[in-house]
Amino acid sequence: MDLKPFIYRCALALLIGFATFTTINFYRAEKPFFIRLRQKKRVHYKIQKIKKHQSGICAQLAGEKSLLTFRLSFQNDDIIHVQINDSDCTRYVVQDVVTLHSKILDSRDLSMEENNNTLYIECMHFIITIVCDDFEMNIYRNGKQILSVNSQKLLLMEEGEPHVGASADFLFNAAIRAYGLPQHAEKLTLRPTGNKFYRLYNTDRFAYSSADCFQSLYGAVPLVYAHGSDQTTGLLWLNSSETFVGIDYTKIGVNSTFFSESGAIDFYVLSGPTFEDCVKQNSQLTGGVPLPPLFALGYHQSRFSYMSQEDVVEVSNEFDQHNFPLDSLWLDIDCTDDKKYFTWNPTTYPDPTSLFDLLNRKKRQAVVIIDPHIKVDQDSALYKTLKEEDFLIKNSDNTTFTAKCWPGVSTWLDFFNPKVRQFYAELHNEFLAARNLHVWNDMNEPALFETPENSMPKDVVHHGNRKHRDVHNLYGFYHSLATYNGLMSRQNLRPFSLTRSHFAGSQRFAAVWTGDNTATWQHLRISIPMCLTASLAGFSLCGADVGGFVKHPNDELLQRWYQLGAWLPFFRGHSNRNTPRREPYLYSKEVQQRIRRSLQQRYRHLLHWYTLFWQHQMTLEPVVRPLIYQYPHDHNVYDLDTQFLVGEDILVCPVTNCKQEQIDIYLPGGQHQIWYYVKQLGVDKYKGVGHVNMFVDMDTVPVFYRGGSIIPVVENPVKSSAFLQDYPITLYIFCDKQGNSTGMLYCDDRKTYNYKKGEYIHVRFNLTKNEISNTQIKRNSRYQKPITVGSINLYGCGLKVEGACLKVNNSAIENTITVAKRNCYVQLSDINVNVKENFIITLLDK
Ligand code: NBV
Repeated sequence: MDLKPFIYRCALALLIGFATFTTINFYRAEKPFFIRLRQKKRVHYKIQKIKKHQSGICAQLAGEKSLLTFRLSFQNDDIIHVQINDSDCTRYVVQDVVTLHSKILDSRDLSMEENNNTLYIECMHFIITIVCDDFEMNIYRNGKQILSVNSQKLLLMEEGEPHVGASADFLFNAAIRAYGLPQHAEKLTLRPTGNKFYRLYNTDRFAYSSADCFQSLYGAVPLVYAHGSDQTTGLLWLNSSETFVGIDYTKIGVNSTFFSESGAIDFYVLSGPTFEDCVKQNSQLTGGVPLPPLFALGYHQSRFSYMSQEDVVEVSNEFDQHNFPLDSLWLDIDCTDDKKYFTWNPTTYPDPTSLFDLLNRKKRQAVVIIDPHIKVDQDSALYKTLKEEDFLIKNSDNTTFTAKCWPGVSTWLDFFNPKVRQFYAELHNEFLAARNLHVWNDMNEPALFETPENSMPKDVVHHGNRKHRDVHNLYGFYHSLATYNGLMSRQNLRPFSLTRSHFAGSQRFAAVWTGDNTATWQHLRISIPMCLTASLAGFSLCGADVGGFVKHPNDELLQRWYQLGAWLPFFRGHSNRNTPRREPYLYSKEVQQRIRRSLQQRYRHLLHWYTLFWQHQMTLEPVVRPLIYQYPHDHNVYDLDTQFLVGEDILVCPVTNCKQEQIDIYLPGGQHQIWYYVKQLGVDKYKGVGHVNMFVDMDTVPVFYRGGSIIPVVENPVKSSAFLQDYPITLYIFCDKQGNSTGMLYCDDRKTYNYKKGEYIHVRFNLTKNEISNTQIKRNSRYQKPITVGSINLYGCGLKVEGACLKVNNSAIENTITVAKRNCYVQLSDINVNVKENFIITLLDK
């Protein structure tokens, strides 16, 4: 029998089968949504049925198949809000992030006119034009065009299941730089994205690469600032699904494109006009960082994990014995009973209460980790309640979602349910009985084991039948909100917590850090722009694990890291479990001495840090700032992120390279500005200079004080921040060219809300001509504890000071002040005046 025809037929059938299979699969294969969105045919949206509402206008946007709702509101005099949803508004709109209500307009405040296919809206200092038959929106502020929406025609709301992507493009007219989009391992300035985009998708990225600037990390803040020589404009794209952002620098401005996997198009335009205005407008929208308890600004010592409570006590004692200041010790997952949060390991942490008592006696705090996963354990009362109450995340078939995590098979709290948040907040009541115990929320991207990217599947279901896809980036936000509420229930104690995952607005509830960085010079360097970008986005309380979490730093790197860490807002040493221990007292005398100096440097300035956080709460100015924030017209600082400002008066230029011997520093402010470099012996005064080259050794930490500033310092070494109040302050006065200076001090009881009852001191110190005086910003202060100025160090004062006399509340006081001429400064000591009294010190020239 001839088998050939049969074989041919079989082969042909197989071939056709294979071809069909691959073709079908190719077409069926789910393309990443942003590739799909970018390839989509453009839709020409028509705006129609325009009406006024109490805060702006609303209309219909007619797409290819369906009608969309369009709503434009004025949030306040500077912020415009636009929301586009489907006709029955079913797409997810992010809740609870924006705390500012839209402005109620008088009907005469807004005028609207249609002419030649264009709609003209005039309101306050804005003119907005909208092209009606092919939607394009242009925003003018005081006659200047600041933003075009949809000039590239990328506005799109995908229609029909299963695809519900949303995208839009924004042209920031005349801008030449873009900043923002935390969290990425990125420089301060955003780069042109070409074909790779910045991804915003909260992800647990252990030992992330410091070189991959586009990969998503633990936090997502969809916020861009575009800066030009006379206008800065910001844009907050309020969408919590996976989002890709493109940046393109063109001749006419910066183009930015947002592609989100689902949800509504919802954005806020921050109209500036200055950089400072934009940053504050963002915080007006999503909130500022509340004044932290003072200890939060001190030094924190952490380790994955301190394996027993004796271990913790020993670390605390060693810090004392070696004269290292320390405010808190951190308890990582091994302190729990079998990774069940809100419990203690019965063998290794048998008596946590006595541990917290002991730390309390040392005026120290503890911070305990609480992750959002819950061990599946039929014997656990907590697990059983969560299950019964239906408080856990579900699969799409309504069963409880489980996956592996630290405790083994786990479930996840559904923080999107307000009842879960309430229940969870209450869990803290008993657990946090010790008032010196605070919370650290980790793994809340949320992170799990054995799934792609350690991420939760996008089709799991939250409260209200919400797909995880829509809300992913908000999970950590709601976790820290619930924690914050838990901490708030402690009578009259300001909360402190740290969160790894974050979204716009999380700064109201918790501090953030840069996650599992590595002990490398690159990671040391990148932590600066990462914290500066966070700070510009409203996260003033940000830091990076000192020394690097993963791997072990050599001595040089560790010392440099402490020298930098002492100048970033959140200052914590932390390390991974399989690395050698690295508490500072374990090092050689020489290394210890340098680390000690860095820690002491932090505590000397702690009241200044505290004052800056008070100012942040009052004025929404960021605490640490890139130079562009303070000098927006100086092109030399547009991309400068190797140095930064603490407030406006301290310029920090850390040494961040291995075996570095010289450093190039840029001193801003132009020819009239003076910067002072205070050395261990003496001071260098730099006048009106730009670039300066400085030789550095291992002891050099280039920090400059601005001429014109007054910085309060506590010189006495302390064991923790609570001891600072026992010592007098020294005013460091740095004169400007005219011999004047000014500075502030804020003080309260460091931890409660009694400041709301007027129990605080807020004073301004001034030096004018030959008089040093203070002005009470807070009058009739009810703060009782005396805070005294013990001495004053006067730098750059042109007078030959021979003596000084003191007047308190207008009466002359018998002169006790000693005047001494030190190396390059004049020291006034034995002053001892309470800052609550009004004093004038007159400097007596010859
Ligand atoms: O809880 C353990 C660690 C923690 O120490 C670290 O700071 C977090 O970023 N955590 C991540 C879990 C995984 C570490 C490998």
